[in-house]
Amino acid sequence: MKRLNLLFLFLILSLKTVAQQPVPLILDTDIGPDYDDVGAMAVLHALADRGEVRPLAVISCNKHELVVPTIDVLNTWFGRPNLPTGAPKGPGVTDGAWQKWPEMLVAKYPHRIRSTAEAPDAVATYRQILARQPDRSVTIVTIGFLTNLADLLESKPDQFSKLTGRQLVEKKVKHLVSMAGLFPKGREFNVYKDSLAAERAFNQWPTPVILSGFEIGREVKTGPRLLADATLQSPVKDVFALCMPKAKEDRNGRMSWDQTAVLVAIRGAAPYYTLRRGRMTVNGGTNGWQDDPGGPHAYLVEAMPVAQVTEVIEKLMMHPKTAKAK
Ligand SMILES: [Ca+2]
Repeated sequence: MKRLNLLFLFLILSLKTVAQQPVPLILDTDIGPDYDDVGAMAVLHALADRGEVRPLAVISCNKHELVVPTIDVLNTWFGRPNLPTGAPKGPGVTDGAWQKWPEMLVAKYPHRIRSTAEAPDAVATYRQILARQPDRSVTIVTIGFLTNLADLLESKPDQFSKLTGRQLVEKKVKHLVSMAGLFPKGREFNVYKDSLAAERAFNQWPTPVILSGFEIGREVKTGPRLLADATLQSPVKDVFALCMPKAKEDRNGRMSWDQTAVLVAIRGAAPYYTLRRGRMTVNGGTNGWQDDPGGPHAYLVEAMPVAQVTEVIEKLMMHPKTAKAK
């Protein structure tokens, strides 16, 4: 009887796996100032190889010249060199990495895009992709500034869609997951670096928003397992090997803000986190919070022990290059 129950359980679980479609997802990253974005892109590609996510684009919200080349290095390494990209063409943040790891990556690894300026307009890339996707299907995850999303919301009808940006997002985007803010209140990098964009994006976003606050990723320190794997060769490992020894606070691993947002965007908050519903307010780069069971936003609250979440994320970051990646 027990065995029968187990078999049914396996059947149900396997059916569930077959029925689950990969999450269509756009990643928006500032990859440069901090190297957690590198870990986050590794998580994206690892879960794509497992069939859990279908990446539609990796877009830059940072105008620094090495950002799109860095995205290209990682997409190429993981076997997806043709993923669409884009970068802000109007005002935006230009910010590089003090440890010079993007310089190391573009010197060592193959890529085709030589400068962020060569990439198409981020808003055009968003509009072109969203217009072609089924309604309410797309997950957007931001692990940088909200520059592109604010511009997207305020974009006008064009050759890709007769809808305004806000209408297009409302029709096509299931939800937005953002590494942004500090809860219940505080001042966090992705919000204050382009605070006007953060205000415009979060105040107007028409579908649910899940926020991974500073306090979530701060506790998740990844890197030591990655460096201890002597057989692994990857640009992700190279970046952590270069950067971790350069800062005292990274000695036990780098804080992993962006990886938490990508993990939740693909797998959902449970079992890692629970959600607290309400509304984030942004004013002059500082955020506040109002609890509201019917609010448009929710922030993550720890559920699984941090050590377990850390292991899940770090193992995904150790994903090897796959021979048959698309
Ligand atoms: Ca980031």
